Amino acid sequence: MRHVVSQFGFKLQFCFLASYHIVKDTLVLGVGGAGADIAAYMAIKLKCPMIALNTVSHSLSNRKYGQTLLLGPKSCQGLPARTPARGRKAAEETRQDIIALLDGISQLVLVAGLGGGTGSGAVPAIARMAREQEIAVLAAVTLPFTLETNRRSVAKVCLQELEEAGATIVAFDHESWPMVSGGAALSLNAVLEAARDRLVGMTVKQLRLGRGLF
Ligand SMILES: Nc1nc2c(ncn2[C@@H]2O[C@H](COP(=O)(O)OP(=O)(O)OP(=O)(O)O)[C@@H](O)[C@H]2O)c(=O)[nH]1
Ligand SMILES: [Mg+2]
Repeated sequence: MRHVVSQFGFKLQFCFLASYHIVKDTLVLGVGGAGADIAAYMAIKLKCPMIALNTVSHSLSNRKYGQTLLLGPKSCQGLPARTPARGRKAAEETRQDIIALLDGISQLVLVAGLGGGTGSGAVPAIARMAREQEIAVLAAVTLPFTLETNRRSVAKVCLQELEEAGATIVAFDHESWPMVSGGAALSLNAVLEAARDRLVGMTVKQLRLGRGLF
């Protein structure tokens, strides 16, 4: 029993140290609809602050978001950006507020579901703003299903821009989800939830690696 207790004590201590190193000066920004939802969950796992950013004003009233920031109130009028060009413009319009959010952090985690307008346009723009402040940027993103044809090319361009901005990228491709045949098919919600869990797990690992914790 004593052995079990001491082993448990060790594990507890290790977990505390690991999460302490990850959360120190780390901020999670969830951008766009899927981004904000995944980020709210990720921030609970990382035990660090999160802020939801979207051009859609009503989406930000959800209680699961701690702090929120409306992107591009003039250019998007509280509605979805729909195209990456408008998402980028919305982020640029809100530049000063975004830069204020980055004050004092050394690690930014940017979360988005790529393929739409807001996340795919604003995330590279925000990554560039953070890199200008010498903040390390980890982009944790999902890639659209093959069925979402146009969205996949939008996502590809966004990945390229993130790479050029000097961000580390952790991506979960929705298309890589294993096919289940002959049993009960997973609902779309179950697949999205599983994708979210995978992305969060991959992000935690990457952050630990970056801090030399593995
Ligand atoms: N894992 C996960 N992915 C999602 C979810 N909802 C949407 N996605 C993915 O995220 C992509 C982008 O969708 P949104 O987040 O709604 O788009 P947006 O960034 O808000 O951009 P807008 O077009 O301006 O609304 C979609 O093409 C899907 O592949 C979700 O609940 N979970
Ligand atoms: Mg949206």
